[in-house]
Amino acid sequence: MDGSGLPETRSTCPYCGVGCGVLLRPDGQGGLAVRGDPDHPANQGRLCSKGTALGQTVGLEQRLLHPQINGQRAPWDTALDLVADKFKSAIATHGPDSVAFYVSGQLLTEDYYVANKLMKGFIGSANIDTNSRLCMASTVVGHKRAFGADTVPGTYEDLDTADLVVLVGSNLAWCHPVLHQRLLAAKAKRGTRIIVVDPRRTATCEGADLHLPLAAGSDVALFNHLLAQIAQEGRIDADYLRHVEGFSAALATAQADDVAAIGLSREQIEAFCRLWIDTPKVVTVFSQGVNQSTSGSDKVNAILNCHLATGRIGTKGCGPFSVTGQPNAMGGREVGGLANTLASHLEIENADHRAAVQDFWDAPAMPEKAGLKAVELFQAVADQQIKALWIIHTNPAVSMPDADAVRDAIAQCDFTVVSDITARTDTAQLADVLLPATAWAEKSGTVTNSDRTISRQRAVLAAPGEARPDWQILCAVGQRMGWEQAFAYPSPAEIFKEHAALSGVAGALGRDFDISGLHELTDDAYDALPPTRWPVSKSKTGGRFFKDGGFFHPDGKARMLPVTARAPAAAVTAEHPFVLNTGRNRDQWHTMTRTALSPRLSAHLAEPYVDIHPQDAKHLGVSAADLVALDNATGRAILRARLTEAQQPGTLFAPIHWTGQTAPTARIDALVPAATDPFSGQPESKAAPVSAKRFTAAWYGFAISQTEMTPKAAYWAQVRTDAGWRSELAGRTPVTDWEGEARLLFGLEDAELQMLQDVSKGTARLAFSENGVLKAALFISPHPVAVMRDYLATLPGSEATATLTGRAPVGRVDPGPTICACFGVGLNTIATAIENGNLLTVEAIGEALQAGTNCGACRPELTALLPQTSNLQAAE
Ligand SMILES: Nc1nc2c(c(=O)[nH]1)N[C@H]1C(S)=C(S)[C@@H](COP(=O)(O)OP(=O)(O)OC[C@H]3O[C@@H](n4cnc5c(=O)[nH]c(N)nc54)[C@H](O)[C@@H]3O)O[C@H]1N2
Ligand SMILES: Nc1nc2c(c(=O)[nH]1)N[C@H]1C(S)=C(S)[C@@H](COP(=O)(O)OP(=O)(O)OC[C@H]3O[C@@H](n4cnc5c(=O)[nH]c(N)nc54)[C@H](O)[C@@H]3O)O[C@H]1N2
Ligand code: SF4
Ligand SMILES: [Mo]
Repeated sequence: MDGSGLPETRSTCPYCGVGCGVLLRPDGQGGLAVRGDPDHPANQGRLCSKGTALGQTVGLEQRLLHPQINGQRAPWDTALDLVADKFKSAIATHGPDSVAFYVSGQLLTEDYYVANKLMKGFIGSANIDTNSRLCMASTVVGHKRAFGADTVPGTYEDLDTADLVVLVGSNLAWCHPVLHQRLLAAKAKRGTRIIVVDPRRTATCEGADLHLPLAAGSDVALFNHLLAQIAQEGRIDADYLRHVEGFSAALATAQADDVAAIGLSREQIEAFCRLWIDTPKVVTVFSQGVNQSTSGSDKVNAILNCHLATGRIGTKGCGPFSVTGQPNAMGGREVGGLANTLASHLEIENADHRAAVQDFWDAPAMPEKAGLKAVELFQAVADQQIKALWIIHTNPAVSMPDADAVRDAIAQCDFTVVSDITARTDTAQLADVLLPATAWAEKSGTVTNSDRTISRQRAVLAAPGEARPDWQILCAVGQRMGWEQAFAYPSPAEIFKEHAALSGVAGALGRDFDISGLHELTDDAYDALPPTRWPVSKSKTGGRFFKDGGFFHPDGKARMLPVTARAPAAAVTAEHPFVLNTGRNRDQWHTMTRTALSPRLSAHLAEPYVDIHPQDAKHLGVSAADLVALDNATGRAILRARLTEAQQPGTLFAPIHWTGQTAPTARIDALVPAATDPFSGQPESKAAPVSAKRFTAAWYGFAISQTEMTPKAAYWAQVRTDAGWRSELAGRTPVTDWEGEARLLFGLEDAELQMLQDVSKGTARLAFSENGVLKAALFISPHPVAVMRDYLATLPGSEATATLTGRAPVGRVDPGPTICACFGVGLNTIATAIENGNLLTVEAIGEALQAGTNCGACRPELTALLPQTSNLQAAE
């Protein structure tokens, strides 16, 4: 309860793997107030901009409310019967490996557990893979090779107590903002040093002591050099090596590796080694810059090697730390949701493990070998080996490498089922059967965050329409396929208890994942389950792993691996001279189906863009705000250019968020070739060779509308504003009838038009109103930059227009692009306040404008706006 007298329910944020606790208070009208849970160990009350805006994303306007067959509404029974029949008949005719599930690290543990049980224990195939293949698979391989199990040794407290934190391929400030704030708080308190290892300069660098812009993919060489240096300086922990095999071979290989490949100066490398070697309490955090690489698994082992050789693992403030991306990436690994794992961290190819699970499930059929990993799986779909495919809680037509080919493969698959909360995704639009799932805040279960803490998500809103929880949909199909008893769960609590009991079987077999202490929870105790870090068993509870060895290889020892740096699979050529790196924006989540519902979140970076070094832009004849076309053999994209020295010459960066629904030419994975790590099968999402050219358009447009637009231009991107929608547009073909175009765009057949066209200049301004109320407006110019500037200059100065555009009317200062999403404070407002108020610190900006005082995710951007006093030793 809080002051308002309405009850609040504890739950967990559905976005990143930090796993922040939230307190939810429904307003009784379908709305939701959200605040950080002060008692949750992950966030202690803090939330980032995405968590803070959750209340803006629970509306129903884009929700899928009923099952559909071939786009037509159908009753649940008909849809479920059809799914069960199609899967059964494919299996009967072509065998169990002719069907596949492609699921998600955003599923709740209970959903994930039944999906995996259905495929691996009952259908008898291992063809269940997950978007975690694109996300954590290399870490899983690295952990298993080194530790004998997929164990994250440390905890979040280690970030509070480390003296040095090295962030490798992690834009923590944008992707794990609350953890980043926690790290910056530790820095303020105890002077923690921070090093960022990332080819581009990110917001995370603002709080760092050292930024190492290494060459793409060269992390193995960097950590090999560190290992060699550790040995040379006699800083190996000989005592800890009792617990480790493979030291000599790993060291010899490391010593032979090519330092030049790193692309950093000797001074930079020396500074890195000095800090790492001389700081005993060091945490090396790693994320997608490590995982999403054809040498991802080796990158992970190169990092683990350094921690093992120095015994810097499993003690306070020490250790390698893989931060997980999705809210339940860890839970998915625990239930064995990857095609090459079983359940409870057991191994599919180990006969004892298989027998134990088969026995526990009383399962009719168990696969003896790994199933198809995501990239192989969609290739098998394309080759028509997969006859029935079920995609749950993920959007592979956008997020898989070679995305256009994946989209085409799904489109021609004999039978595709998609479970989603909306029909408006590139993948859902390809489904034969579309099943409506309940969304976050409507469903119940558990998730596990980056530091092994299991937290409850709790339902506080009624399921809309006919939506059902994912576990229930999966169980209904399992039962219709003939396994009545095995899928007769009355509640998520029962599934969780079974999962916990199975983990006890795994624990008895010597595995790390053991939560058997939770297998007898009453329903009430499950409902009330506080955040709990595993393991939870009679002998072990929730601390760190490996302080005194105790690894999960049969001999109880860890392995150091000999690894050698390899360049990314595809090299740049004269034809494709740029390396395209891809990643995330601060305020959008993946394919935007939820975050784009929030006008506040959509105000930050409202268009797809490509970051280019100014020198490269000059050679290409590209100016800021021009459109740029990127091409390679895999596909093409058109994006807005941003000129920035954050990029190294020869490299480009583009966000992953845009889709056929929001900006069809910005589906960035259309350009990412499907090259994978040989051990993990994880795709190389961060190093695609591309060509870049200025995209010349006949016209550029900017449009606002109270209702959603249906743009057809060669380039367009559409986002929300507080009072409607806004689009950027560009076209190749000259248009003469702007009125006709605009009426189609806005769907306004009869609205009154005011139009000003200058054919000689190629400009046009159109405003549509009904009963004196502005409904929509379009501004056209032959020049990209002119669109916005001229548009703003000609706006009628009314409040209504200001709200519709999300911009200030003439005569009032334009707040500029939103920097602080929590309080809606714009760049210009902040810059003016800094100048007029002589503000020198982020705290001073906070006092003046509130900006940066809630989630803190914009603090790096605020720092960057301050007069340059930063202590960053940049790469220059
Ligand atoms: N705002 C927001 N937060 C998110 C998400 C989101 O969609 N939006 N998604 C969540 C998910 S699922 C994930 S997996 C995480 C991802 O979190 P992060 O891994 O932090 O995010 P990315 O932007 O994918 O990539 C991180 C950095 O890797 C760098 N990089 C590229 N190549 C290399 C290389 O060869 N070596 C090194 N050292 N670095 C390289 C990129 O320049 C980039 O800055 O974020 C989670 N949090
Ligand atoms: N080039 C490039 N590609 C990448 C990456 C990259 O860095 N670069 N990152 C990769 C990574 S790390 C990841 S994790 C993936 C993410 O990629 P995806 O998983 O494809 O992206 P999401 O938008 O999270 O997709 C989740 C889908 O689930 C739906 N959904 C939401 N709630 C529910 C629910 O409760 N039930 C069901 N059934 N559906 C629901 C959403 O509407 C949405 O359609 O992208 C990968 N692709
Ligand atoms: S850091 Fe932000 S997105 Fe991640 S769990 Fe916390 S509130 Fe959610
Ligand atoms: Mo991810």
